[in-house]
Amino acid sequence: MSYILYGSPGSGSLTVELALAEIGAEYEFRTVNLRTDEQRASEYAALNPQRKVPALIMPSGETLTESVAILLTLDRLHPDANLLPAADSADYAQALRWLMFVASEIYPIVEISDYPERFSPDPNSDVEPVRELACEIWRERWKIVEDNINGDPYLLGSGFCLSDIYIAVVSRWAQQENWRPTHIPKVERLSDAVASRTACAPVWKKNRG
Ligand SMILES: N[C@@H](CCC(=O)N[C@@H](CS)C(=O)NCC(=O)O)C(=O)O
Repeated sequence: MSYILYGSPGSGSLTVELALAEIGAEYEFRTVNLRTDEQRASEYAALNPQRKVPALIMPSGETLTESVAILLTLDRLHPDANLLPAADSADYAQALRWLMFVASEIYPIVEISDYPERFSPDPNSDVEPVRELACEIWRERWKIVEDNINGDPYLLGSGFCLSDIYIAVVSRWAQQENWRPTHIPKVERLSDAVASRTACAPVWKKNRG
């Protein structure tokens, strides 16, 4: 049995899909339509009680959620894909550092910008200021990533790793197309480089056009 990935094009499931492409693993993609709130349905909640994508069914039949947990598990199961630097290297620690920074300090902000009504005591009030504040915090945190990209075009001098996939996918959210190129040009270059990798390019194109 191959992997089964539950996701939505361009969403956090793309981080997993790109990693599977780099590994060269077979997988079936099952779309969860976020526009119609399919992730909220009880059928999907049985897979991910937090009602979010991605969810990955492993060849063993086990279900995994949380994008970083999935990515680190894929790295462990497929060491030949070199998704992370050697575990005893300084770059390994830096890769985890920035993977976790984006996952814990930036990714959650997109829920506020996409669903500001969830973060307002009165969901019927004007939630636009909530969304705007989320985008402001988003931009500030991406500048921190920008200032810590030490490789060219990738995060680390030692080359491509999972953290690049994560940065590439998450940085393209929150409708910041006009702001990104001038304010976080290294992040932009890194993302373009991930998008044009041999293994990633077809998956990126399918998800993001
Ligand atoms: N911590 C989770 C976050 C997952 C997440 O926020 N997924 C978004 C799509 S990128 C989602 O499913 N949103 C739908 C919703 O919040 O209702 C992870 O890393 O997998």
